[in-house]
Amino acid sequence: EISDQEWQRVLDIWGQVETDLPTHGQEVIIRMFQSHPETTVHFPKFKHLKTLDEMKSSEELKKHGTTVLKALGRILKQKGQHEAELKPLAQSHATKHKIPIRHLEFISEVIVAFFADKYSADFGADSQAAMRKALDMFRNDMASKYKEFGFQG
Ligand code: CLN
Repeated sequence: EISDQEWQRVLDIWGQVETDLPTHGQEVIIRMFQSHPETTVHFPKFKHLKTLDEMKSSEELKKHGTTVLKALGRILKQKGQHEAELKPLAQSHATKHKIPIRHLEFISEVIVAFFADKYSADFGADSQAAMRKALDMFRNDMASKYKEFGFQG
């Protein structure tokens, strides 16, 4: 139920994001930590980062942001046929990191809001709606997989 045109909008904006994954990834993680501090509890490795400046200067955080966006990009490019990419991710987030699905909703909101801020000219209402649909689909499919792994999320 996501049209070709909608996928095109998603992948167009992703093309811009990919020009600098580390900077975009860092911003997504920092915005998420700041708007939803409860997400930080899953990251013992970032516990020492107290201030915004500390977060901004952490190479480790930047690296993690890059990893997350790289994985998300791989998924989006499958245009819904993402079973193979999703499965290991659902497995680790359900059974190892134990991330509630609600937190995937937080990061989705952050991603849309951040791109809307940064790319106001190229990420208008239609593109935002398309990205929301793609992220909703990702999250729903993650939720189904979570259940297969026995995690209610
Ligand atoms: Fe995540 C690790 C992709 C959302 C918490 N996450 C990883 C890895 C990804 C990845 C690839 C490394 C391999 C692995 O463990 O598996 N995460 C994603 C993608 C999204 C995502 C794609 C959604 C767009 N992740 C989340 C959150 C959640 C979280 C919902 C908390 C807030 S955002 N992710 C983790 C944690 C790790 C991880 C705790 C392990 C980090 C570490 O200690 O190295």
